[in-house]
Amino acid sequence: MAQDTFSFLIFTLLAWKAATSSGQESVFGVDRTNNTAGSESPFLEAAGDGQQCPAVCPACPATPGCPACPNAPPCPRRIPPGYTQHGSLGYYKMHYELRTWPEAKAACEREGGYLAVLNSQEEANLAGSFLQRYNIVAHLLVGFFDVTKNGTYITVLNEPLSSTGYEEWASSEPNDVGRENCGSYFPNEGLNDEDCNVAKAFLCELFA
Ligand SMILES: [Ca+2]
Ligand SMILES: [Ca+2]
Repeated sequence: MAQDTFSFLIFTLLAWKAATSSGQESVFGVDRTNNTAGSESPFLEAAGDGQQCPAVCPACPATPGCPACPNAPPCPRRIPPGYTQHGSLGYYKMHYELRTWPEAKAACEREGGYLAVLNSQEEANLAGSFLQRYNIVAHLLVGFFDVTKNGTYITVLNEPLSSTGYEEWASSEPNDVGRENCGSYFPNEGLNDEDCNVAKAFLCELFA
């Protein structure tokens, strides 16, 4: 009989333990893994793609898609890697690796910028200086193209080239040799219509 009583007590103890460990409460309190508690911070699981936002409301969220604190002051501007400021002209990144014009445009956009649009002689001089500092004699790709392939040039920001503030063509350009429907700049000379499939260095610019 003593053995039966002991076995019963063991069974009861195991059954109680199984019941309590399968409940909704964990040793850490409310289970936050399934976002069903209703009292969770809205900063959890807000980012999508499996990313979690910080549990504590951040002043400037590092994760895209996560909200900032309500009433938080504006966050400092986040500058993508490799971009440097050039006075009042803004932020630029010179790419010395060679890309075709469509590839260059996409690369700038992936970085959060755009293939540079030259808006003044000063900005054109800056663009040229990125090549001249290494004595590179070449064109660099910039952000305009022949949208109709018939001499109607617009920028990657969808504005007429004539409205940019800089429309100085290099000597004898645009000449549309073969099929030249993309934009480049020749330092100290001016703009050129370029073969879109020829890989060249390129300049990216950030929005002001
Ligand atoms: Ca510009
Ligand atoms: Ca040309």
